[in-house]
Amino acid sequence: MGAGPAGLMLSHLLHLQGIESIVIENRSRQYVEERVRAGVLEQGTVDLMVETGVGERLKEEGLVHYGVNLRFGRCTHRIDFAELTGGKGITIYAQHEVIKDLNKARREAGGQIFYEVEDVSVHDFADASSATKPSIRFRNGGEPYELSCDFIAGCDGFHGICRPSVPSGVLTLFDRTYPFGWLGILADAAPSCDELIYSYHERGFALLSMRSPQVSRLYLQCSPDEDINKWPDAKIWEELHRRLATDNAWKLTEGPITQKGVTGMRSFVVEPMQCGNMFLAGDAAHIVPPTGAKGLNLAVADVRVLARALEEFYKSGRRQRLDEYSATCLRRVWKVQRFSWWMTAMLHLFDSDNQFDQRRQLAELDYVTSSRAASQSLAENYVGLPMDF
Ligand code: RFL
Ligand code: PHB
Repeated sequence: MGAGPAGLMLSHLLHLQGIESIVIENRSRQYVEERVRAGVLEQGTVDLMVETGVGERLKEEGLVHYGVNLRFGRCTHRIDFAELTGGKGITIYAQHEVIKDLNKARREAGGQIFYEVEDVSVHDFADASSATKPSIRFRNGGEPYELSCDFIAGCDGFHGICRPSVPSGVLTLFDRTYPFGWLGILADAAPSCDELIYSYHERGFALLSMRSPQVSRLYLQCSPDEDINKWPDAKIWEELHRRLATDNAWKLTEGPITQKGVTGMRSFVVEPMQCGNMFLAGDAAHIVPPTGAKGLNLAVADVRVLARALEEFYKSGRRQRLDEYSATCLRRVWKVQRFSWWMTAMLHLFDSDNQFDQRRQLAELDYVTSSRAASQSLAENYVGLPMDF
């Protein structure tokens, strides 16, 4: 369920093992291929795409970075990933490009994806020992459909229907909200730096990222319910200039803003990530604040585990890896939650009156950028922890 990164990657991985799947999506193909979201791929995500034959465009068009910059007190400090992690890096490649590549691979392999489905519901999945198979009902082009299947993968994002369909009492939710959001823009402007800049500032956090040598992606910390209409382009640039200012000759390049929006921030985990023959993956099971750039990568990590468990089941009939799916994923999920929370807590302004917190944050940034142990910890998490399953 869901043609986001989790659903499409799972379908692709299953196909490579000769396992049949059908993807069901309530939006149009154009919508999912154009939806602007994440942009940072961990080394493990890149390696998986390349190894499974969907990495050609990524290799050509992705921007490989071997470090990021932390900016505070008007000075810039680089964290050198390559040196601290034995040569690892990250790749800047937009999430919707990943979606296009996976969609293309699925179509060329004859994979079935139903777009713009309506009235989706899931049935008979909760008891894995039942003789009745799980089913999915939906409408497509006005016609009712019922799919009978062995398993349902709930890859339908945070607002999907799979997680809420689990009988009450089975799942425990853990969550945390933050008193701010991000205002994000895309601009036709050459990135003002070769690598990302995470900036701590007394007016609030700012981030400089990019999509290509011609397109910048920039973010400003804002209130969680910020009205984007109160942010004309000139005001956005003015605020970015202030929060990214340095004491040297560095300059922020401006350009026409082509897209803008506000994203809320939350940390969320559901346990377990499975119920009978339904398995939750990606944002359906967990949300991280974007400061660690992990959402998409964590979704891909889940479906790797699920694809392997299903492969074992179809090859040998053993359910062991399926039974352990949630526990295997959650080990990584909680480490990534910790890292995303930590980056968020270190870089954002929580309470402009709390001078103690601000001094503590500056001390933390000073420590992270001056201690090799602390820089290495940031680097190994940012490039992606190893897949230890
Ligand atoms: P997705 O990408 O949300 O895909 C779920 C898919 O399921 C569909 N769906 C349904 N289909 C059928 N029936 C239903 N009833 C359905 N309900 C929903 C949806 O239309 C969708 O196509 O989840 P997935 O695959 O788990 O992938 C996760 C990532 O997309 C997500 O973690 C990241 O994009 C998070 N995220 C960001 N992560 C970053 O690392 N860096 C970022 O800059 C960043 N920006 C963002 C983001 C998420 C955003 N959302 C969710 C509001 C910006 C935004 C706006
Ligand atoms: C992005 O390029 O959209 C991006 C980069 C780093 C983040 C979040 C988003 O931490």
